[in-house]
Amino acid sequence: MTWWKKAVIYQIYPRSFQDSNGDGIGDIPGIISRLDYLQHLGIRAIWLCPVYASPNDDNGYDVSNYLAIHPDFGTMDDMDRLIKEARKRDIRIIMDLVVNHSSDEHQWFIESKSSSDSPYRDYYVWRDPVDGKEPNDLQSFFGGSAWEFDEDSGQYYLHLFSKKQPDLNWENKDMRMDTYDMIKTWLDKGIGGFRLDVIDLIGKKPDEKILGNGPKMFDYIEEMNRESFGQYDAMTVGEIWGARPENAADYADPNKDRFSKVLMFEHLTLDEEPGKAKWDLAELDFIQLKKVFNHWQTNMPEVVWTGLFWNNHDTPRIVSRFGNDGEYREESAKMLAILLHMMKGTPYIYQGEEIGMTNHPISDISQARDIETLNLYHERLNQGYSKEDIFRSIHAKGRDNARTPMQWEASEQGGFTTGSPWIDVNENVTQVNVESNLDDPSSVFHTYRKLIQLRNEHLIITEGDFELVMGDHPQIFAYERSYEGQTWLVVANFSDTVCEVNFSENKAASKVILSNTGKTDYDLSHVRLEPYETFVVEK
Ligand code: TEU
Ligand code: CA
Repeated sequence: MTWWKKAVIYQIYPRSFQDSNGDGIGDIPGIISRLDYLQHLGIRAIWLCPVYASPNDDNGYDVSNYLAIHPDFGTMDDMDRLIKEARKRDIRIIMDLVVNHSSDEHQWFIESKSSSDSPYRDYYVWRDPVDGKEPNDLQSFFGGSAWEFDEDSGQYYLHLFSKKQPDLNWENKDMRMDTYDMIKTWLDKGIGGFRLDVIDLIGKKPDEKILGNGPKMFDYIEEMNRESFGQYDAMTVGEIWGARPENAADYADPNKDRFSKVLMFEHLTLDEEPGKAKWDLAELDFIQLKKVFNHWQTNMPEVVWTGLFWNNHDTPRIVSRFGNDGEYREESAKMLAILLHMMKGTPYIYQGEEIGMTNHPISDISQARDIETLNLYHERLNQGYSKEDIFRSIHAKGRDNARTPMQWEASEQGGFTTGSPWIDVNENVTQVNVESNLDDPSSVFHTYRKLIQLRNEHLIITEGDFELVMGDHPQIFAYERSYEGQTWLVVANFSDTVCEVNFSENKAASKVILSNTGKTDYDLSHVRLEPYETFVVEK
């Protein structure tokens, strides 16, 4: 079995993980100092968000030099040391590859913009005005037009994200070849692979307003595989929000030389108004949530592997989103952990999730750091939304929720920095922190650790069949896994009220594999579950 099928992967947002020199910004030496902690948790790889040189318009997702480390994060020597020190602990480093766009401060764009005759002009997407205006009405994901006018040449360039993130032109062969060389340089350093940022956009046809899954996307992905990572033992995972079991094999069939696996995003689209923005909030449809997981677990083609996650640096904290971050924070955090980690696929843990970190509601826009949130705030004020309305959306969905500093200990700055942090530490650091989690064998951390151990020991988790149980029950999320005559039953009370259920079996004695209450026996013919109570038994 390939290493990453049994592995659990940990995502690090480096600005917010661990500061080592008191400048308030997390850095690579800080990560190195926490590798023992990560080894203790049991993870086998780190997905490292961008650490490249960048003007930080979008916190590193605007790369100005793919082969240089941002001085805020350290040096290339630090990076090499991280790769080596991680490897010693059997942990691979997965880099974030952001090649749909670069920074406008990348040398390629500087050359491209300097003259219409530059050999680099065509590395980006330039178009003439239409009727003296933007070529068309394409919108940026961060608000406003996706076209920016350049006075000097009289043309517009495309930017699907901020105007400091011009889109690369994948139709240009030289650009592609330069990119593959860069990818190989990183793999030669001994990294374990890549997470490919918004990679479904590289086949875009802006004139026809085709963005995701453009006609040549798979040609480019196959070429990239052949010319770069396909020559290495590398794990690749594309960020493709639109992937579904029906088309997953197009992205990640091992016989097609594309990516190693697809990430599941569909479950994170269920609490917004269909067809509108993520900011237009809707109540989570719990039955639908179960349906979506069931569909992915049972209809995924046999050869395709799935990446499973609850949250990342772009989404709210899951315990605040689908759990209960008040009275039942720990119970619901453990419930969510057990539900996801008992499924088939490779689970990803986003930093802080393993101690049940929560969203961080801000009361003033001056506390916001994220470009997306800041743009939204001003755009919606202009459109006449009330501040109250806008803050409701930001509290629920703003990306800064997940970007507050890692809470290591119960001190004012949480052990993250000795200086003043680039973004406020969540006030709940006194209750929610690594130190107290490590001391308490029944903590959220120890639940995650136990789940990773179970995955290492039991093939039923990686290989077993999946069957949803009580799909229509309004509170219970339950499913069975079965493998070579063995069956495990996972049962969760996905609510803050007590719930009683009877499973048809009359078997009193079932072996408890794990529970979030410490209870060690369950009578399946009559189960009474406290709020968020969750258990796994062998039937
Ligand atoms: O995200 C792309 C994406 O589609 C969204 O998650 C986006 O970040 C936004 O939240 C939409 O509302 C990736 C990165 O993960 C993100 O951090 C970057 O800002 C973005 O690409 C641009 O590189
Ligand atoms: Ca620092």
